[in-house]
Amino acid sequence: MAAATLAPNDLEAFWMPFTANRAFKAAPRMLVRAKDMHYWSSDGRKLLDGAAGLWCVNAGHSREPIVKAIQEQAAEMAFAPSFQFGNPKAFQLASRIAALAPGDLDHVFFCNSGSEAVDTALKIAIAYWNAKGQGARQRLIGRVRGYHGVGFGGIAVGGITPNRKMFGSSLPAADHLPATYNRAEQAFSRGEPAWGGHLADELENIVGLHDASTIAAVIVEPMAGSTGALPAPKGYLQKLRAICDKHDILLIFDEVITGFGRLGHAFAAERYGVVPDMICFAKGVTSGAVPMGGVIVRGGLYEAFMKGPEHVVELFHGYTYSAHPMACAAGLATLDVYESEKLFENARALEDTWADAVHGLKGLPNVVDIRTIGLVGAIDLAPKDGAPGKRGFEAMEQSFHHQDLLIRIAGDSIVLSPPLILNEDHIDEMIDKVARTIRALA
Ligand code: PXG
Repeated sequence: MAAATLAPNDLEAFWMPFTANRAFKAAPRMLVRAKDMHYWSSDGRKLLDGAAGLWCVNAGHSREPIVKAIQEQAAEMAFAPSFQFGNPKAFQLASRIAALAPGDLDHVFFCNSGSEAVDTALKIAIAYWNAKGQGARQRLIGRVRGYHGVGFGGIAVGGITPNRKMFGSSLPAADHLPATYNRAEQAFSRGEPAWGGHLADELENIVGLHDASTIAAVIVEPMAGSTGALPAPKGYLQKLRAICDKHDILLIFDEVITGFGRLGHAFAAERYGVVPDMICFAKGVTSGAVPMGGVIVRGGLYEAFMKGPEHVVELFHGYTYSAHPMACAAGLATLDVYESEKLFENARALEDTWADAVHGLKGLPNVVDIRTIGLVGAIDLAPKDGAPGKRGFEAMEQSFHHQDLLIRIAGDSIVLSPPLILNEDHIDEMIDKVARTIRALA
């Protein structure tokens, strides 16, 4: 049985997500076990995890307190209906998350993924304006190079061409801010680039075009993750907040990646001193151990719905697995680990050491830009002539098969986002493996 589990002999039936299926099935990268900072491959190699799985395993892999919490919850009550019934850990977890969030962000709606969190936040925004008698506010503003998951709402405000063009015209009432990345102005910046804060002023032009009375919300990632780790320029998020306030537009931070310590704080909102009206989260809330996502909303938004007859549902939205007991148990145990091991503080304390190490890759063959922020690093490699994405793909194969390192790629960029239990030795080892990968491709 073990052999069959480690090396399945028929890979055909599984249509893999966001994966080059044919290339994978020809040369599989199969992961079979994980602990703390490492994965093990089906051929028995131990790989350093440079990606926290997919930006989510912030507390490290298969941590005992989280495993135990899930096991105990599975035995006690694996499922409870989420509509019209509750389970105690859902309320506890909501309180804990609200306490971590800044300002009056104090109510939590649960779902199961980042994509659902985004669609939930966008629907709450539109429904909120309806509840306030401003039903014309339906337009949703995202940003070029933004990633907000794969639901129809998320791809409408998202700004990644291939994620949209296969799927028709998407939702009509969406517009986009310009991307904040400009290599000529920002190359090799550490943390928030000095150039680009003024790009938030484009929101005034969008408001001028559509009129504020038609705009429900603006949604941005404080650091765009999926398009190669693009931190917000200095002053950018503060400016967006001011313009949204001026026109009564809701501001949503998609913190699916930046939430739970990635930038050295519980939420990036805290790092920037900006209180959005909603925060989308997922991934790190359970350290990836059980799927979970959610939206934290300001008290005023929740209150706007709490009217009408008391037996009537206030928001016609939710999922069978909203606040799933096993996800809630995993979430509570994960927050305990973050707190007792001071992992957000660890990310903050290591930010400079990490930045020095990642920026030390400058000068290696084909490296055209490097960005760092929190415990995130992106190394842009020059694309191969006529084959965009090929060098990035080769970097992933090289690092997996030959350097015993797991990385993420975004086009021709290597993206690093290690678990927050990282130490200085891990940093040295990881950056050395990345350097070997880059040299091997030259
Ligand atoms: N919003 C943001 C900002 C995200 O990064 C989602 C929403 C969607 O989450 P779900 O749970 O529906 O996948 C994401 C997901 C990568 C990568 O390597 C990024 C994500 C997922 C997988 C890979 O860039 N982000």
